[in-house]
Amino acid sequence: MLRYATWVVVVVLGAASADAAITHDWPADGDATDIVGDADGTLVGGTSFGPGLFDQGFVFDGVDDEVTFGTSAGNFGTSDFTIAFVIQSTNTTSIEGVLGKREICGFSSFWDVRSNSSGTLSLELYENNVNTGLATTSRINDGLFHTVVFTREGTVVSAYVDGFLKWQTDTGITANVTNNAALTAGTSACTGADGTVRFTGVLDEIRIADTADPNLLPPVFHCADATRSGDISAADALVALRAAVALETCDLCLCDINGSGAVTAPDALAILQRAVSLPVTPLCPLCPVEL
Ligand SMILES: [Ca+2]
Ligand SMILES: [Ca+2]
Ligand SMILES: [Ca+2]
Repeated sequence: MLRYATWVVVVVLGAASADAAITHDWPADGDATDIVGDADGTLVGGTSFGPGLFDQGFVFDGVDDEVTFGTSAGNFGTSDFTIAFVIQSTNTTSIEGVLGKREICGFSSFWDVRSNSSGTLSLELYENNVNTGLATTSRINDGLFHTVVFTREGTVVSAYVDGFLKWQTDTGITANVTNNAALTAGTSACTGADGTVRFTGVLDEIRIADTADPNLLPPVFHCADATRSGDISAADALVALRAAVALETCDLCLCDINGSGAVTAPDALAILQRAVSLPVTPLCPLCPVEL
């Protein structure tokens, strides 16, 4: 009985300290309110709201939309941090400014998240002319919602997509990242200066913490990833095939890739086609995700 009581206390304290690490949280549910800190956002250029992964998100038109959050949020100095957000993008052509705190498109003290034409995101983390970040993600430009979490812990910078570690780098340097720029979503200081353009797509649930917390946003599993491994391979098709003949079960949101309402052999074949990068449109219902 005593052991049980002790275990409960530990869990409660753990949850409290994790929550305390969040310094800013913008759910983007119809307004730009910061529900944790005091850095409410300002919509610029007619930035609107549309369906996000969690209720609504900011919708950027790629023309003149951005959201600014003031000059204090995102000044990390040399401390550990987490930058997290949900993104939906189909960018295959440009470098897009996604989220950053940067005064000039040149060497200075800044951080900047941009996408590129290969569909990945990068976090640049500079003090003077030394890039101590350059964490990149897996592709996020498939039109689906992805959770993206960048962390810095000491000198180690990491990138997580949908809950899976995709990149980790240790430059041995902890950049002092502090400047007078406004934290801005939807564009970069480099927009119009080096080929970078504004972001087109949706950003939802932008969160910042003053510790490195890979779990600041939850994992997300996508249609065809029957094994919940974070990528799509022949192993997923095998699970669907076994589910089709009732040897195991698979959630419709993972295995019903043709949206028929049941898991059958054609789903297994479609998953196999997707695994080898043939064009297959995933039609599963969305997997439920809770914050
Ligand atoms: Ca939202
Ligand atoms: Ca898989
Ligand atoms: Ca089906």
